[in-house]
Amino acid sequence: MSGMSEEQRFLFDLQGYLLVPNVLPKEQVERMRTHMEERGIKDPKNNPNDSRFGNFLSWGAEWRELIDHPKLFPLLVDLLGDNFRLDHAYGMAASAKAAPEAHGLHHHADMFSYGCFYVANGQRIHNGLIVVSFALTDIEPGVGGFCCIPGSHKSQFKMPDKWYGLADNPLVRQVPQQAGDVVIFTESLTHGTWPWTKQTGERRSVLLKYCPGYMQWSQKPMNAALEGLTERQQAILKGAYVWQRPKVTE
Ligand SMILES: O=C(O)CCC(=O)C(=O)O
Repeated sequence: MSGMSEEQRFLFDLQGYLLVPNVLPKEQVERMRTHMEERGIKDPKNNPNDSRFGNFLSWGAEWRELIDHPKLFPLLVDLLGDNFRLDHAYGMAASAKAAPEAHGLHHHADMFSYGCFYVANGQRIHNGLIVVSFALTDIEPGVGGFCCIPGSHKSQFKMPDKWYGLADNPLVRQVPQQAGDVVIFTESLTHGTWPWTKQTGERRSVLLKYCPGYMQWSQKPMNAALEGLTERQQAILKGAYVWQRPKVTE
Protein backbone atom coordinates (compact mmCIF):
# COMPACT_ATOMS: atom_id res chain seq x y z
CA MET A 1 0.00 0.00 0.00
CA SER A 2 1.67 3.18 -1.10
CA GLY A 3 0.92 6.28 0.90
CA MET A 4 1.59 9.83 -0.18
CA SER A 5 3.66 10.38 -3.29
CA GLU A 6 6.93 12.29 -2.88
CA GLU A 7 5.23 15.38 -4.27
CA GLN A 8 2.25 15.07 -1.89
CA ARG A 9 4.56 14.61 1.12
CA PHE A 10 6.59 17.64 0.08
CA LEU A 11 3.48 19.79 -0.35
CA PHE A 12 1.85 18.64 2.89
CA ASP A 13 5.02 19.32 4.87
CA LEU A 14 5.54 22.68 3.20
CA GLN A 15 1.99 24.01 3.45
CA GLY A 16 0.33 22.04 6.25
CA TYR A 17 -2.43 20.98 3.86
CA LEU A 18 -2.83 19.01 0.65
CA LEU A 19 -5.48 19.19 -2.05
CA VAL A 20 -6.51 15.75 -3.33
CA PRO A 21 -8.62 16.27 -6.48
CA ASN A 22 -11.49 14.07 -7.73
CA VAL A 23 -11.91 11.80 -4.73
CA LEU A 24 -15.70 11.50 -4.99
CA PRO A 25 -17.44 11.18 -8.38
CA LYS A 26 -19.94 13.92 -9.25
CA GLU A 27 -22.93 11.53 -9.13
CA GLN A 28 -22.06 10.50 -5.56
CA VAL A 29 -21.66 14.12 -4.51
CA GLU A 30 -25.08 14.92 -5.93
CA ARG A 31 -26.68 11.99 -4.10
CA MET A 32 -25.05 13.12 -0.86
CA ARG A 33 -26.34 16.65 -1.30
CA THR A 34 -29.83 15.20 -1.86
CA HIS A 35 -29.49 13.21 1.38
CA MET A 36 -28.69 16.47 3.14
CA GLU A 37 -31.77 18.15 1.68
CA GLU A 38 -33.93 15.19 2.71
CA ARG A 39 -32.67 15.52 6.27
CA GLY A 40 -33.55 19.17 6.42
CA ILE A 41 -30.09 20.64 6.06
CA LYS A 42 -31.12 23.52 3.90
CA ASP A 43 -31.31 27.26 4.04
CA PRO A 44 -28.21 27.51 6.22
CA LYS A 45 -27.02 30.71 7.77
CA ASN A 46 -23.55 32.03 7.16
CA ASN A 47 -22.15 31.27 10.61
CA PRO A 48 -20.03 28.14 10.15
CA ASN A 49 -20.52 27.09 13.78
CA ASP A 50 -24.33 27.40 13.67
CA SER A 51 -24.58 25.46 10.45
CA ARG A 52 -22.71 22.34 11.58
CA PHE A 53 -24.49 19.00 11.43
CA GLY A 54 -23.50 15.51 12.57
CA ASN A 55 -24.66 11.87 12.58
CA PHE A 56 -24.26 11.45 8.83
CA LEU A 57 -22.43 8.13 9.14
CA SER A 58 -25.85 6.53 9.63
CA TRP A 59 -27.09 7.94 6.30
CA GLY A 60 -25.80 5.06 4.17
CA ALA A 61 -22.75 3.25 2.82
CA GLU A 62 -21.67 6.19 0.64
CA TRP A 63 -21.33 8.30 3.79
CA ARG A 64 -19.58 5.57 5.79
CA GLU A 65 -17.16 5.10 2.87
CA LEU A 66 -15.71 8.52 3.78
CA ILE A 67 -14.21 6.97 6.96
CA ASP A 68 -11.62 4.92 5.06
CA HIS A 69 -11.99 6.00 1.46
CA PRO A 70 -9.57 3.93 -0.66
CA LYS A 71 -8.02 7.06 -2.20
CA LEU A 72 -7.34 8.56 1.25
CA PHE A 73 -6.72 5.63 3.59
CA PRO A 74 -3.04 5.18 2.57
CA LEU A 75 -2.45 8.90 3.07
CA LEU A 76 -3.97 8.75 6.56
CA VAL A 77 -1.69 5.84 7.47
CA ASP A 78 1.25 7.97 6.34
CA LEU A 79 0.14 10.95 8.40
CA LEU A 80 -1.06 9.22 11.58
CA GLY A 81 0.47 5.74 11.71
CA ASP A 82 -1.25 2.39 11.34
CA ASN A 83 -3.58 2.55 14.33
CA PHE A 84 -5.26 5.89 13.83
CA ARG A 85 -8.84 6.59 14.87
CA LEU A 86 -11.71 8.77 13.70
CA ASP A 87 -12.32 11.15 16.58
CA HIS A 88 -15.21 13.31 15.38
CA ALA A 89 -16.96 14.41 12.22
CA TYR A 90 -19.34 17.13 11.15
CA GLY A 91 -20.70 18.78 8.06
CA MET A 92 -20.86 22.46 7.26
CA ALA A 93 -23.39 24.34 5.20
CA ALA A 94 -23.18 28.06 4.49
CA SER A 95 -25.08 30.51 2.39
CA ALA A 96 -24.44 34.14 1.58
CA LYS A 97 -28.05 35.06 2.26
CA ALA A 98 -27.30 35.92 5.89
CA ALA A 99 -24.70 38.45 6.94
CA PRO A 100 -21.32 36.87 6.30
CA GLU A 101 -19.63 35.55 9.40
CA ALA A 102 -16.26 33.91 9.60
CA HIS A 103 -14.86 31.22 11.84
CA GLY A 104 -11.72 33.16 12.68
CA LEU A 105 -8.22 31.87 12.34
CA HIS A 106 -7.33 29.47 15.15
CA HIS A 107 -4.51 27.24 16.35
CA HIS A 108 -0.90 27.86 16.06
CA ALA A 109 2.08 25.61 16.51
CA ASP A 110 4.41 28.11 18.12
CA MET A 111 4.44 26.03 21.29
CA PHE A 112 4.07 22.27 21.18
CA SER A 113 0.44 21.41 21.80
CA TYR A 114 -0.22 17.78 22.81
CA GLY A 115 -3.59 17.93 21.08
CA CYS A 116 -2.66 19.18 17.65
CA PHE A 117 1.06 18.94 17.08
CA TYR A 118 2.90 18.54 13.79
CA VAL A 119 6.35 16.91 13.76
CA ALA A 120 8.41 15.59 10.84
CA ASN A 121 11.30 13.34 11.73
CA GLY A 122 13.34 11.69 8.99
CA GLN A 123 10.84 10.38 6.46
CA ARG A 124 7.98 10.20 8.96
CA ILE A 125 5.31 12.76 9.71
CA HIS A 126 3.43 12.79 13.04
CA ASN A 127 0.20 14.66 13.73
CA GLY A 128 -2.11 15.12 16.71
CA LEU A 129 -5.21 15.77 14.61
CA ILE A 130 -5.72 15.47 10.86
CA VAL A 131 -8.77 16.90 9.11
CA VAL A 132 -10.15 15.43 5.88
CA SER A 133 -12.53 17.93 4.32
CA PHE A 134 -14.74 16.73 1.46
CA ALA A 135 -16.22 19.50 -0.72
CA LEU A 136 -19.78 18.67 -1.81
CA THR A 137 -20.10 21.93 -3.73
CA ASP A 138 -17.59 23.88 -5.78
CA ILE A 139 -15.59 26.41 -3.77
CA GLU A 140 -14.39 28.92 -6.32
CA PRO A 141 -11.44 31.26 -5.83
CA GLY A 142 -12.23 34.01 -3.35
CA VAL A 143 -15.81 32.95 -2.47
CA GLY A 144 -15.14 31.56 1.01
CA GLY A 145 -14.59 28.21 2.72
CA PHE A 146 -11.39 26.80 4.15
CA CYS A 147 -8.52 29.24 4.56
CA CYS A 148 -5.19 29.04 6.31
CA ILE A 149 -1.77 30.52 6.77
CA PRO A 150 0.33 28.03 4.80
CA GLY A 151 3.40 26.84 6.67
CA SER A 152 2.18 28.09 10.07
CA HIS A 153 2.05 24.50 11.43
CA LYS A 154 5.87 24.62 11.55
CA SER A 155 6.28 28.14 12.85
CA GLN A 156 8.51 28.29 15.95
CA PHE A 157 7.52 31.70 17.19
CA LYS A 158 4.39 33.29 18.57
CA MET A 159 2.22 34.82 15.87
CA PRO A 160 1.50 38.52 16.52
CA ASP A 161 -2.22 39.03 17.23
CA LYS A 162 -2.68 41.25 14.17
CA TRP A 163 -2.17 38.25 11.87
CA TYR A 164 -5.22 36.45 13.30
CA GLY A 165 -7.57 38.75 11.39
CA LEU A 166 -8.97 37.58 8.05
CA ALA A 167 -9.56 40.97 6.48
CA ASP A 168 -6.66 42.33 4.44
CA ASN A 169 -4.35 39.68 5.80
CA PRO A 170 -1.78 38.93 3.09
CA LEU A 171 -0.67 35.77 4.92
CA VAL A 172 -4.06 34.05 4.52
CA ARG A 173 -4.80 31.74 1.60
CA GLN A 174 -8.33 30.66 0.66
CA VAL A 175 -8.19 27.17 -0.86
CA PRO A 176 -10.53 26.59 -3.85
CA GLN A 177 -12.00 23.09 -4.32
CA GLN A 178 -14.20 21.44 -6.93
CA ALA A 179 -17.11 19.35 -5.65
CA GLY A 180 -15.64 15.92 -4.93
CA ASP A 181 -12.16 17.25 -4.06
CA VAL A 182 -10.66 16.79 -0.62
CA VAL A 183 -8.40 19.02 1.43
CA ILE A 184 -6.36 17.24 4.11
CA PHE A 185 -4.87 19.53 6.71
CA THR A 186 -3.16 19.30 10.07
CA GLU A 187 -5.13 20.98 12.84
CA SER A 188 -1.91 22.63 14.02
CA LEU A 189 -2.04 24.79 10.91
CA THR A 190 -3.48 28.23 11.62
CA HIS A 191 -6.77 27.94 9.73
CA GLY A 192 -10.38 29.03 9.69
CA THR A 193 -13.45 29.58 7.55
CA TRP A 194 -13.65 32.47 5.13
CA PRO A 195 -17.19 33.98 5.05
CA TRP A 196 -19.25 32.53 2.21
CA THR A 197 -19.98 35.28 -0.32
CA LYS A 198 -21.36 33.37 -3.31
CA GLN A 199 -24.95 34.56 -3.80
CA THR A 200 -25.97 31.83 -6.24
CA GLY A 201 -25.05 28.72 -4.26
CA GLU A 202 -24.31 27.31 -0.83
CA ARG A 203 -21.20 25.78 0.59
CA ARG A 204 -21.52 22.18 1.66
CA SER A 205 -18.56 20.34 3.09
CA VAL A 206 -18.08 17.33 5.33
CA LEU A 207 -15.13 17.17 7.72
CA LEU A 208 -13.73 14.02 9.34
CA LYS A 209 -11.09 14.46 12.05
CA TYR A 210 -8.58 11.73 12.92
CA CYS A 211 -6.14 11.20 15.81
CA PRO A 212 -3.41 8.69 16.52
CA GLY A 213 -4.96 5.64 18.29
CA TYR A 214 -3.76 6.71 21.74
CA MET A 215 -5.44 10.08 21.71
CA GLN A 216 -8.94 11.46 22.06
CA TRP A 217 -9.76 15.03 21.14
CA SER A 218 -13.53 15.07 21.72
CA GLN A 219 -15.20 14.54 25.06
CA LYS A 220 -16.45 11.12 23.98
CA PRO A 221 -15.66 8.67 21.18
CA MET A 222 -17.96 8.10 18.22
CA ASN A 223 -20.32 5.12 17.97
CA ALA A 224 -18.26 2.11 16.79
CA ALA A 225 -21.35 -0.12 16.95
CA LEU A 226 -23.16 1.78 14.21
CA GLU A 227 -25.01 -0.55 11.84
CA GLY A 228 -23.34 -1.16 8.48
CA LEU A 229 -19.73 -0.43 9.44
CA THR A 230 -17.09 -2.70 7.93
CA GLU A 231 -14.56 -4.33 10.28
CA ARG A 232 -11.95 -1.78 9.32
CA GLN A 233 -14.34 1.10 9.90
CA GLN A 234 -15.20 -0.32 13.33
CA ALA A 235 -11.49 -0.47 14.17
CA ILE A 236 -11.06 3.16 13.09
CA LEU A 237 -13.99 4.24 15.27
CA LYS A 238 -12.72 2.57 18.45
CA GLY A 239 -12.00 4.76 21.46
CA ALA A 240 -8.44 5.73 22.34
CA TYR A 241 -6.09 3.13 23.84
CA VAL A 242 -2.66 1.64 23.14
CA TRP A 243 -2.23 -1.88 24.56
CA GLN A 244 -2.88 -4.55 21.88
CA ARG A 245 -4.77 -2.10 19.73
CA PRO A 246 -5.44 -3.71 16.32
CA LYS A 247 -3.76 -2.02 13.40
CA VAL A 248 -6.20 -0.51 10.92
CA THR A 249 -4.02 -1.92 8.14
CA GLU A 250 -4.57 -5.55 9.22
O1 LIG B 1 -14.25 25.95 6.90
C1 LIG B 1 -13.41 25.08 7.01
O2 LIG B 1 -13.27 24.21 6.18
C2 LIG B 1 -12.49 25.10 8.23
C3 LIG B 1 -13.08 24.41 9.39
C4 LIG B 1 -12.32 24.62 10.65
O3 LIG B 1 -11.82 25.66 10.91
C5 LIG B 1 -12.15 23.54 11.58
O4 LIG B 1 -12.68 22.47 11.33
O5 LIG B 1 -11.46 23.69 12.60
